[in-house]
Order: sequence, then structure tokens, then C-alpha cells
Amino acid sequence: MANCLAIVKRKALLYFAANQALIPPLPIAGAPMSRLTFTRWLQQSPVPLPQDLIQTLQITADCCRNISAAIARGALTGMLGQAGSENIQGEDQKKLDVISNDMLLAAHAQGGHLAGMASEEMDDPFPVTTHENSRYLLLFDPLDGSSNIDINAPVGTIFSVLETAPGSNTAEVTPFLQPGTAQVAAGYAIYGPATQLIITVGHGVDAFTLDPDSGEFLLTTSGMMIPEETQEFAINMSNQRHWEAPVQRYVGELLEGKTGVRGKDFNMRWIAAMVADVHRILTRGGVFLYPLDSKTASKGGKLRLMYEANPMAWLVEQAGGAATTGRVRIMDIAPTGLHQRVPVILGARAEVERATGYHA
Ligand code: AFP
Repeated sequence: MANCLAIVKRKALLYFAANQALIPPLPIAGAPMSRLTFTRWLQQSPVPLPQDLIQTLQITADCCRNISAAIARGALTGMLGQAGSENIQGEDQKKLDVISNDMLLAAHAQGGHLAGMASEEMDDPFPVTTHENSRYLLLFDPLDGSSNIDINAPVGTIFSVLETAPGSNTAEVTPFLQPGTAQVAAGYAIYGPATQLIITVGHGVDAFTLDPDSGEFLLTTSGMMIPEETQEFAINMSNQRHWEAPVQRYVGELLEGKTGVRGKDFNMRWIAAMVADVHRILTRGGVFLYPLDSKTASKGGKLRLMYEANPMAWLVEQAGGAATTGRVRIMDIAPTGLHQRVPVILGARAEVERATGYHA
């Protein structure tokens, strides 16, 4: 009898497998409620945003949606893997690095509301000369953590907006060399299980989730805050032997756990895409370190100041956290180069202050 039942069950399963196309799709639980769109959010900012800035941010969000679609189709369209070229940093470019960069350049060049752009993927600035009065500069890492693409793990786009005097020569680097405190907008898109856009214009940090049905970014979290206390840290432990003494001490104490000076156990996470590590910290807390080490000391550090460290530092500060190099506040650094690198310690304020204190 039991045998008979098993045969019937198996036949039923085979039938359903063969006729899958006939099975109506399951209704999606929790269809999006009525939420504020990114476009409305831009228009309703507590301090009204200039039209050119609204357009810059709207086009950036539209590009992120398109980059998200290109990544999702990567394996189907043969877009995974190396492009066969190197960027200014001597790093191999992925095809999707180049495609994402081109998408941002093309959309903003057409938009005509920017004075210039700079990217991790380009040696020199990209001036935009459509309108004489344009005053915004967009700096971006088009695809952060791109080594994650081939393993279908999260990647992202990081951006920072600065302002310059209309008519300045944006083919030159000088107008771009402004400290993080001069940013007028900063954010990132994360391409993970959901595509999200996280942004600040100086009034806290808000998160939007891409609704795949409407193609709209909808507000899902307003006023993200990083808890002061945490039991989670992110660092590439394989570099331990290259760290300086203060970071050895700080991480050593975390690893001692309950029986050490910190009196509690810490967990470690490392996604190898700054966007994803910072997103976790903005969402549930923690501290992220890419400190100075003997491998990257000659370059000044690993992460890029203008389009990685500065925008992330501002987001983190706006969410109640802190961001330093271990020695100085990241946003106070007077930049000397477009592709300048810096050490980064950011996240929960108390942790960043402790790690920075050890460098004193
Ligand atoms: P790519 O954008 O070149 O993949 O680099 C990502 C990154 O700059 C940053 O997002 C990560 O935190 C860091 O590199 C990861 O570095 P490791 O290779 O040391 O894990």
C-alpha cells in the first residue's frame, strides 16, 4: 500500500514538473504598499534642492536601475568576466565595470546638467560642456566590488556630488579636489537580492528599494541610524601580518572575546565589496576597517578617497557613526589627487573612536 502511494506521488510530481508552465504563478505576498517614490522624495526635500541637483540624482538613480538589470542578465548576455583592460589603478577591468561606467557617462553627458564627471575607471576627468552654467560634479565608482560579479555576490555603485563655480575648467583635476565636507549629495546603489539606493543630501540617510514591477525606487527606510554599540567587525584578516601596531591591538582585543578586555564576543563578516559591508553597518551596525598596511602604505591605503571613502564617510556620519583614517577624520582630508587612496575605519562611533584612539 505504502509502495502504491509512493508511485502515485511520484507520478503526480512528474506530471507537475512536465506541466510547470500550466501552473499559475503564486501571488506575490506583500505587494508594494503605497510608498514615496525617489522622484517625489527629491522634490519634497526639507531644504529644497536645486533643479540641476535633482536631475543629477534622478539620472544617477535611473542609471543604477539599468546597471542592476545589466548585472542580472550578465551570465545570459556573456557580460561576465574580464574586459582585457586595466584602469588607472593598474587593476583588471571587468566587462561590467566598463559598461556601468559608460552608462553613467552617456546618461549624464546627455542630461546636460553637470559640469563634469570623474570615475575610478578613467584616468582623467570627463568634462561636460553642454551648459555654461552647470556647476555640479559627479564622482563615482561605477561597480564597486566587481570581483564579486562572477560569483553572483553583491556589488554596488558609489557616488559623490560636489559643486564648482560655473565655467570652471572641468577637464582639469583642480575643481574636483574638494574635501568630503564639501559634498552636496552622496550615496550608493547595492545590487543584492534586492536593488537598493541609499542616499544623503545632508538631512540623514534614507533607503529606497527598487520595485521590479514599476521600475521605481520606493522609500523603505527613513533616517537610518548606526547603533553605538556593536559586536560585529569587518576586516580582511589575511592582511593581519601587514597591519600597524594600533590595528593589531584593536583587532586582537576583539578576537579575545568575553575573556579579554572587551568582555564580549565579536563576530566577523567580510563581503569584499565596500558597498555591501557599509550597507550591513548602516542596517544593523558594526565597524569596517581597511587600515594602512605595509602592502598599500606606498599608495596611501587601499580605498579611494574621492569616490569611495568620502561618500561612505558622509553617509556613516549622517547615520550617527564616525569615519577616520585612524589618524584624521576622512571628510577633513584636503585631497591632492583624483585617485588618491586612504586608510578607512568607519561605522559605530564608539568603535571608530577606540581604534582611532589607539593610533594617537
Ligand atoms: P574592486 O571594486 O576593485 O573589486 O575592489 C573592491 C574594494 O575596493 C572594496 O570595495 C573592498 O572593501 C575591497 O576592495 C576588498 O579588498 P580585498 O581584496 O582586500 O578583500
